[in-house]
Amino acid sequence: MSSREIKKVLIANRGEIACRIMWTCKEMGIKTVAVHSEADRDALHVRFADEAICIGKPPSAESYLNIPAIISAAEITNVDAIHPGYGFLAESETFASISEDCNIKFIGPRPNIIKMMGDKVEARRTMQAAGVPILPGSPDPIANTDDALKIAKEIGFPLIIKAAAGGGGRGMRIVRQEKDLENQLQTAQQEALAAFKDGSVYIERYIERPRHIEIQVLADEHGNCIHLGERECTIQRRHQKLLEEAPSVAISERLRDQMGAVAVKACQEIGYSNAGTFEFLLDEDGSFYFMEMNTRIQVEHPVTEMVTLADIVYNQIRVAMGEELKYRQEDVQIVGHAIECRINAEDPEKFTPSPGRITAFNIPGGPGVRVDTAVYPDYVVPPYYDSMIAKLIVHARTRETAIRRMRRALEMMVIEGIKTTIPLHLKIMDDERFQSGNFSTKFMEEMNGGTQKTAA
Ligand code: MV4
Repeated sequence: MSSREIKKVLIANRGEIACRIMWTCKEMGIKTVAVHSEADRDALHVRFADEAICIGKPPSAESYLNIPAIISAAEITNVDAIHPGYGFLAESETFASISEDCNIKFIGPRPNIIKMMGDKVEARRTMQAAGVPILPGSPDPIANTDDALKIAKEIGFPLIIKAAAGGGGRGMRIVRQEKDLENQLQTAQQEALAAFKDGSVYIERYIERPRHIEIQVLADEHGNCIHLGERECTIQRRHQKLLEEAPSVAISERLRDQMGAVAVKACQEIGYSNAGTFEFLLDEDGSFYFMEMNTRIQVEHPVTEMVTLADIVYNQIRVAMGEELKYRQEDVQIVGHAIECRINAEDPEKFTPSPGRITAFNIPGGPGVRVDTAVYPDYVVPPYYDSMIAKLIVHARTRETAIRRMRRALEMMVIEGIKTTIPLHLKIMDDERFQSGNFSTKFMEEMNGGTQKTAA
């Protein structure tokens, strides 16, 4: 039952994810249109595409975030749909609704769903109503200190103050004692206002040593929904994920079924369509709590693709055409173990960007190795965008073999001319705590006995 054909797609993105989307479009016989900034004339996504249009100056605000320029490019090239990738305009309700108003299918959920999930207070409320466990906290944004004190009395300390318009860890404040509450509340509100032009904050009980576990869902526009299991995303630094795995050592088959069922039911209740991700905090006692929902394809989607053999982009495009999902939950099987290392053009010690010319470049191969990248020998990494230049993904029968495979793949991945996070990933592969799987969000601070300094 196909209600609309998609023969040509504009990819409103750059870098590895733009190339990744084009891989699937080519396999599906769909024509591709790249958009690019003046800094990206030599970018791989431009060369791969059937057509390419320059949409503005190097800074993102004047190109990859320029809605009129992108919509014009889509109109000129007469595309049927836009794939937003991740970052940039992927979670912009405005961009999604303008696309649809121009009769261009936005490959993602409906604009009102994007908007709702962008407001973390509303997302929490909606998820609770849909039967998803949430942490005890404030049902509405905090009005004043008295309001905060009242919530604190109910849930106790420590607690965490988060920005309603936030996400990804920006503008969070942990409060351990009542005497700090007033001060921290004001700081959080000011930070939220400065960062998001919205000072609304909310309060939750704080979990000291959680794991970050997320569930990948796929939903069509006919009410069918499945989940593709979990991703383990606990290992982060400064709220930037460093590496991800599927499955998680912390998730039993029973817990996976339970978390997956909760996510699928919630999608069906809110009328979610396309690919999506439920982020959960997993407590040490095995309880899980909703954190946020991402309404886009994610950076770490390949680990799920490796262990399920699903092509998530293919499924996104199919459901955007109005087709029904091909698979039922019983058809989804998790096979083996996958790990993804994010390779950033960064000084691994200082975590500062390291743009510049790549003088030597070798991609590892062999069984169970996948590299998602848009760089090539002699490519110049521009300073304007995200520093992630490649994702190295391995798949093996067991976690132990996957770690061995990742180590050798990292050793054989050669990137010269700029600094990268490859040495840091080698250190993680050799870490006993990582190998045992016994880690929390404090892993990077604790690695090497806490020599790795990090903020908050
Ligand atoms: C929390 C938390 C503990 N308790 N919320 C960080 C990212 C943002 N999405 C939410 N984050 C956290 N929220 C409660 N109630 C701990 C974190 C957190 C974290 C979460 C996942 C991965 C890494 C993290 C690092 C520090 C803090």
